[in-house]
Amino acid sequence: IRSEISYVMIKPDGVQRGLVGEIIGRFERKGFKLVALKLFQCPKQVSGGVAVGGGVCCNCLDIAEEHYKDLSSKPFFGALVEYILSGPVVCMVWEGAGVVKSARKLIGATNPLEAEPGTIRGDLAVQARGRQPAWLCPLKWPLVGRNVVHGSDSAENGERETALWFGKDALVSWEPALAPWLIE
Ligand code: DAT
Ligand code: MG
Repeated sequence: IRSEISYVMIKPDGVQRGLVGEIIGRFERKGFKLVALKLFQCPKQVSGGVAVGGGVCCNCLDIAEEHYKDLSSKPFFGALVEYILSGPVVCMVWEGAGVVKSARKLIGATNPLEAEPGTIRGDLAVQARGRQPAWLCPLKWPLVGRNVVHGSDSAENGERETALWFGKDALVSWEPALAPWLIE
C-alpha cells in the first residue's frame, strides 16, 4: 500500500517562462518522492487543413474538463480549459505522507498576488487581472489563471487526477536512497 499522492502540473505559463526546473526543484528539495513525470502537449485537431474544436483534440478536452469539473459552472470554465491545453504542460505525481496539504502550501494561494512570498505562486507569479486577450477571456472575467502550477486539493483528487492524466499503473515504485535521512 502506498502513501498519499498529489498530482502536480506545471501549467503552460510555467513551461513558457522556463520555470520547470525551479518548480520541480522545490518539491524535490522538500523531500517528497517523484513517482511520475512527463511533458505533455495536446495534439492539435486538424481536419482538411483547418483547426477544429479550437484546434484542441477531443480526448484532451475531456481530460481537461474532467480535471476541472468542480469549476464547470463558473463563467471562466471555458477559458480555463482552453488555457490549460494551450501549450505544453509538465505532469507529475509526488508521493509522501501529507503530500497533498504540503504541496498546496508550497504552491500558495490561487491568486498569485495574495500568495505568500516563499511559495511558488508568491515568488514566481503575478495575477493576470485586467485586460485580457479576447480569446483568453471573452467575458472580461478577472483571471487568476496564470498561476504557473496546479496541485490536487485532496487525497481523493490526487488519485483521480493521476488516473486522468497518466492512466492506471503509471507510477514508478522506487526507494530513494536518502529515505532514512528524510523519514525517521
Ligand atoms: P487552485 O488552482 O488554487 O486549486 P481552484 O481549484 O479554485 O484553484 O481553481 C482552479 C484554477 O481556475 C485556478 O488555478 C485558476 C482558475 N481560477 C480560479 N478562480 C478563478 C477566477 N475567479 N477567475 C478566473 N480564473 C479562476
Ligand atoms: Mg484546485
